[in-house]
Amino acid sequence: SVDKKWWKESVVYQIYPRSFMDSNGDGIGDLQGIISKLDYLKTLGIDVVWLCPVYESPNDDNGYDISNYQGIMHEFGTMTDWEELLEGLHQRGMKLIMDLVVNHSSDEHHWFVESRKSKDNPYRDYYVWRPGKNGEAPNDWGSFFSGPAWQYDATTDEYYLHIFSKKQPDLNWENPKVRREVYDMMTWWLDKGIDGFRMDVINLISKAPGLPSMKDGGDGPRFINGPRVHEFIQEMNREVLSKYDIMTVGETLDVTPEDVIKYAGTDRHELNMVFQFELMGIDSGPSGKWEVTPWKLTDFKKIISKWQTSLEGKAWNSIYLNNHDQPRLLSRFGNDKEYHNKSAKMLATMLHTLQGTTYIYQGEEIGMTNVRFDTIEEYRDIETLNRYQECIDQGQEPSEVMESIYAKGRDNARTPMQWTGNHPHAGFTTGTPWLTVNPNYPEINVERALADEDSIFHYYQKLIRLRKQHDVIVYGAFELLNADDEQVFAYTRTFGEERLLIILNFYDKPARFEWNWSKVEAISGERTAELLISNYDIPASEDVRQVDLRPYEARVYKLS
Ligand code: TEU
Ligand code: CA
Repeated sequence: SVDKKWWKESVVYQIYPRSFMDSNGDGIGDLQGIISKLDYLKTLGIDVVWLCPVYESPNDDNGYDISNYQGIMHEFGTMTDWEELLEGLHQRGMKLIMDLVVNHSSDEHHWFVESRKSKDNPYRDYYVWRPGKNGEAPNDWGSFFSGPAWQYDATTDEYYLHIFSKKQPDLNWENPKVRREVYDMMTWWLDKGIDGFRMDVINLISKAPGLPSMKDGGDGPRFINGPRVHEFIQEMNREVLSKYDIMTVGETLDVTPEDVIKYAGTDRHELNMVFQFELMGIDSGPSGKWEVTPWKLTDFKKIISKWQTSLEGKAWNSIYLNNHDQPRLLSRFGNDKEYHNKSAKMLATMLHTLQGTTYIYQGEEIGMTNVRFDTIEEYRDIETLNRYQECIDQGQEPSEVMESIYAKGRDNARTPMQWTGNHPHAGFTTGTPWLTVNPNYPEINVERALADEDSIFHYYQKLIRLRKQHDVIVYGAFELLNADDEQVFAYTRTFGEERLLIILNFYDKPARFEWNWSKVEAISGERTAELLISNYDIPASEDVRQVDLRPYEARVYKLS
């Protein structure tokens, strides 16, 4: 009775175009660069590409500040290039989902250029304008990129709301004209043949009426999961999404499973799935992401089990361990030094054997790592640069601030893709890259990974193939086996008569896992365990009931 869908069975590959491949030597990745790597993506075996924004943009936030939703950023190429990309993907049996950034636009979008001209401009209400209060901002909301969420504009002596940078004014979703514009624009892209959308901060589009201050009761920021958000998304679904066979994934900050069942519940007519961020917060302190905090495997497992079990049969998970805003998974949850290969494969084993659609972020499949540039001058990300300045202004030690940037800064994920080991800049560009390439590229690169049978790349390839062969990998229900174990993560996935047993050692020390054999008998009288994949060689004779794991060892058994 399971509800089978292509987007549940898919593996998605996220491309950050600026950093993927530069075709013309200007140091900036582009559409022709991506086109030149389509066979690489096909070889990996992925089904869907999620393309981060490629629209016209002044690039205050690398394309997340859009000045024309229906034009291509000149640095990336032309609409003809984009059409060639779509066709190239479709020809190879892959799909394309586009980033939809409609909580805000760029301040250089013509809507905003008009909006700021006068209080009676027809576009005034496309954005959120308010008079100041006693010479100060209308309320106490802060921006994600440091400082207040309000910018004073002298032309009309009012402030506009920007939850992100001041060049990213928030669109006013209360205005039906704004919603109409967005739906028409989405329809225009869908009619060009795309296969869906990833929706940037989609749970921020409805703001609490009256824009109440953070101090005035309420729980948490008053622009997350706002009162009309489901009404808006249902309207979008009715007007646009429901008319196409597409996939949709919303980026949602600060959500509980109950919230997600609303955004992505089977009968809700909203989205197919969302990205939630609970695991991404596991190594943060009370003051937020920059407060780097040690994490425990028991907490890690608790978060995963919670999402796996609470959405079962009700909504669908997105499984990811990093993206363009997060540190590299291997540096964060694995061991990017002594156990680079083994720990990357261990984490990959988990990524591909949880219930949900799998997302791979570019470079993850070759084990790209975080980077440590010597000085702040080498960094480009607006969040990182603003945060650095704020800390220095408050008197913090530069070296201390740099440590948190090394751990959490977004440029960790944005250093250029490492294609080759013996060309300057890893073969990403023949010019000067917009962001310095990670100096470890002579060891970590695609060329080397493709030539090595034992590479992380080939392990990802194998995991993706297994997904196509075993329904249980996609649809099986999750059960955690060892909540209290601080070193091993073990779980089963069950789908009808099929059951998988997954055993993962998360550390560089050996560990023993003792398996309760009665769980197998519950399915059938047989007692066989077939090894589907592992990151070590395992003697066929080994007894699965008592497993001795080497550092970062991962095993997937099929039980019957
Ligand atoms: O991210 C939303 C978001 O909340 C992140 O900015 C997050 O706060 C931060 O990266 C981690 O602390 C989306 C996009 O993914 C991001 O790249 C954009 O900068 C942001 O929206 C604004 O569009
Ligand atoms: Ca280029």
